[in-house]
Amino acid sequence: VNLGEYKSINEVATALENSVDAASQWLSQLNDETAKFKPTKDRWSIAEVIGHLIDSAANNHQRFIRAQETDELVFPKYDQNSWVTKNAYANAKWPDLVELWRLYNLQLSRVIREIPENELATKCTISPYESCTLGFLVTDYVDHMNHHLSKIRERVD
Ligand code: NI
Repeated sequence: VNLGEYKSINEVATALENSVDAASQWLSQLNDETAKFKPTKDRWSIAEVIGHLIDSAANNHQRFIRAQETDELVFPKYDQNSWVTKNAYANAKWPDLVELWRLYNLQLSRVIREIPENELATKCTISPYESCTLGFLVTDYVDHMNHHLSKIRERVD
Protein backbone atom coordinates (compact mmCIF):
# COMPACT_ATOMS: atom_id res chain seq x y z
CA VAL A 1 0.00 0.00 0.00
CA ASN A 2 1.15 3.52 -0.83
CA LEU A 3 2.10 5.44 2.32
CA GLY A 4 3.25 8.55 0.47
CA GLU A 5 6.45 9.97 1.94
CA TYR A 6 6.63 7.23 4.59
CA LYS A 7 8.53 3.96 4.04
CA SER A 8 6.62 1.93 6.61
CA ILE A 9 3.76 2.12 9.08
CA ASN A 10 6.38 2.17 11.83
CA GLU A 11 7.77 5.34 10.33
CA VAL A 12 4.28 6.94 10.33
CA ALA A 13 3.84 6.11 14.02
CA THR A 14 7.25 7.57 14.87
CA ALA A 15 6.56 10.74 12.85
CA LEU A 16 3.30 11.17 14.78
CA GLU A 17 5.08 10.79 18.13
CA ASN A 18 7.81 13.24 17.13
CA SER A 19 5.32 15.89 15.96
CA VAL A 20 3.28 15.56 19.14
CA ASP A 21 6.32 15.64 21.44
CA ALA A 22 7.72 18.76 19.78
CA ALA A 23 4.41 20.63 19.52
CA SER A 24 3.16 19.83 23.01
CA GLN A 25 6.26 21.57 24.37
CA TRP A 26 5.62 24.91 22.69
CA LEU A 27 1.82 24.64 22.92
CA SER A 28 1.99 24.20 26.69
CA GLN A 29 3.97 27.47 26.93
CA LEU A 30 1.04 29.48 25.54
CA ASN A 31 -1.07 31.26 28.12
CA ASP A 32 -4.81 30.78 28.46
CA GLU A 33 -5.59 34.18 26.94
CA THR A 34 -3.58 33.48 23.76
CA ALA A 35 -5.03 29.97 23.48
CA LYS A 36 -8.65 31.10 23.88
CA PHE A 37 -8.44 34.22 21.68
CA LYS A 38 -10.88 34.13 18.74
CA PRO A 39 -9.64 36.27 15.79
CA THR A 40 -13.27 36.66 14.66
CA LYS A 41 -16.53 35.26 15.96
CA ASP A 42 -16.52 32.60 13.24
CA ARG A 43 -12.87 31.55 13.49
CA TRP A 44 -11.57 28.97 15.93
CA SER A 45 -9.28 29.93 18.77
CA ILE A 46 -6.03 27.95 19.08
CA ALA A 47 -7.74 25.95 21.87
CA GLU A 48 -10.57 25.11 19.46
CA VAL A 49 -8.09 24.04 16.75
CA ILE A 50 -6.49 21.66 19.29
CA GLY A 51 -10.03 20.57 20.15
CA HIS A 52 -10.62 19.90 16.45
CA LEU A 53 -7.45 17.74 16.48
CA ILE A 54 -8.82 15.82 19.48
CA ASP A 55 -12.06 15.26 17.50
CA SER A 56 -9.97 14.07 14.56
CA ALA A 57 -8.09 11.69 16.89
CA ALA A 58 -11.35 10.34 18.35
CA ASN A 59 -12.93 9.74 14.94
CA ASN A 60 -9.79 8.27 13.42
CA HIS A 61 -9.32 6.01 16.44
CA GLN A 62 -12.69 4.45 15.56
CA ARG A 63 -11.72 4.17 11.89
CA PHE A 64 -8.29 2.64 12.55
CA ILE A 65 -9.69 -0.08 14.80
CA ARG A 66 -12.95 -0.78 12.93
CA ALA A 67 -11.19 -1.03 9.57
CA GLN A 68 -9.15 -3.94 10.97
CA GLU A 69 -12.34 -5.75 11.99
CA THR A 70 -13.97 -5.80 8.58
CA ASP A 71 -13.27 -6.30 4.87
CA GLU A 72 -14.60 -2.86 4.02
CA LEU A 73 -15.13 -0.01 6.44
CA VAL A 74 -18.11 2.26 5.91
CA PHE A 75 -18.13 5.02 8.51
CA PRO A 76 -19.69 8.50 8.68
CA LYS A 77 -17.72 11.70 8.39
CA TYR A 78 -17.93 14.15 11.28
CA ASP A 79 -19.17 17.71 11.13
CA GLN A 80 -16.10 19.53 12.44
CA ASN A 81 -17.86 22.75 13.53
CA SER A 82 -20.59 20.84 15.30
CA TRP A 83 -18.02 18.70 17.15
CA VAL A 84 -15.97 21.72 18.24
CA THR A 85 -19.09 23.52 19.50
CA LYS A 86 -20.63 20.53 21.30
CA ASN A 87 -17.33 19.67 22.97
CA ALA A 88 -17.22 23.15 24.57
CA TYR A 89 -13.44 23.36 24.24
CA ALA A 90 -13.62 27.04 25.22
CA ASN A 91 -14.59 25.86 28.74
CA ALA A 92 -11.62 23.51 29.19
CA LYS A 93 -8.40 24.48 30.92
CA TRP A 94 -5.77 25.01 28.24
CA PRO A 95 -3.08 22.76 29.83
CA ASP A 96 -5.69 19.98 30.12
CA LEU A 97 -6.51 20.25 26.40
CA VAL A 98 -2.84 20.04 25.41
CA GLU A 99 -2.37 16.99 27.64
CA LEU A 100 -5.52 15.27 26.36
CA TRP A 101 -4.38 15.87 22.78
CA ARG A 102 -0.85 14.64 23.53
CA LEU A 103 -1.90 11.47 25.32
CA TYR A 104 -4.61 10.58 22.80
CA ASN A 105 -2.03 10.79 20.05
CA LEU A 106 0.43 8.61 21.95
CA GLN A 107 -2.34 6.00 22.12
CA LEU A 108 -2.99 6.39 18.37
CA SER A 109 0.71 5.92 17.64
CA ARG A 110 0.54 2.61 19.54
CA VAL A 111 -2.51 1.59 17.47
CA ILE A 112 -0.87 2.62 14.19
CA ARG A 113 2.38 0.78 14.95
CA GLU A 114 0.48 -2.51 15.39
CA ILE A 115 -1.60 -2.40 12.20
CA PRO A 116 -0.59 -5.49 10.20
CA GLU A 117 0.81 -4.79 6.73
CA ASN A 118 -2.02 -6.67 4.98
CA GLU A 119 -4.69 -4.58 6.74
CA LEU A 120 -3.34 -1.33 5.28
CA ALA A 121 -5.05 -2.08 1.96
CA THR A 122 -8.52 -2.39 3.57
CA LYS A 123 -11.03 -0.32 1.65
CA CYS A 124 -12.49 2.56 3.68
CA THR A 125 -15.45 4.69 2.71
CA ILE A 126 -16.05 7.79 4.79
CA SER A 127 -19.13 9.08 3.05
CA PRO A 128 -19.52 11.36 1.16
CA TYR A 129 -15.80 11.15 0.31
CA GLU A 130 -14.26 8.82 -2.23
CA SER A 131 -13.15 5.40 -1.01
CA CYS A 132 -9.52 5.03 0.04
CA THR A 133 -7.31 2.55 1.93
CA LEU A 134 -6.67 2.33 5.66
CA GLY A 135 -3.05 3.21 4.86
CA PHE A 136 -4.23 6.45 3.29
CA LEU A 137 -6.45 7.29 6.29
CA VAL A 138 -3.47 6.86 8.62
CA THR A 139 -1.06 9.05 6.65
CA ASP A 140 -3.82 11.60 5.99
CA TYR A 141 -4.48 11.75 9.74
CA VAL A 142 -0.84 12.68 10.46
CA ASP A 143 -0.65 15.13 7.53
CA HIS A 144 -3.89 16.85 8.64
CA MET A 145 -2.53 17.24 12.18
CA ASN A 146 0.79 18.65 10.95
CA HIS A 147 -1.06 21.08 8.66
CA HIS A 148 -3.01 22.52 11.61
CA LEU A 149 0.08 22.63 13.84
CA SER A 150 1.99 24.69 11.28
CA LYS A 151 -0.99 27.07 10.96
CA ILE A 152 -1.09 27.50 14.77
CA ARG A 153 2.66 28.09 14.74
CA GLU A 154 2.20 30.88 12.16
CA ARG A 155 -0.42 32.50 14.38
CA VAL A 156 1.84 32.43 17.43
CA ASP A 157 5.03 33.64 15.71
NI1 NI B 1 -8.99 20.24 9.94
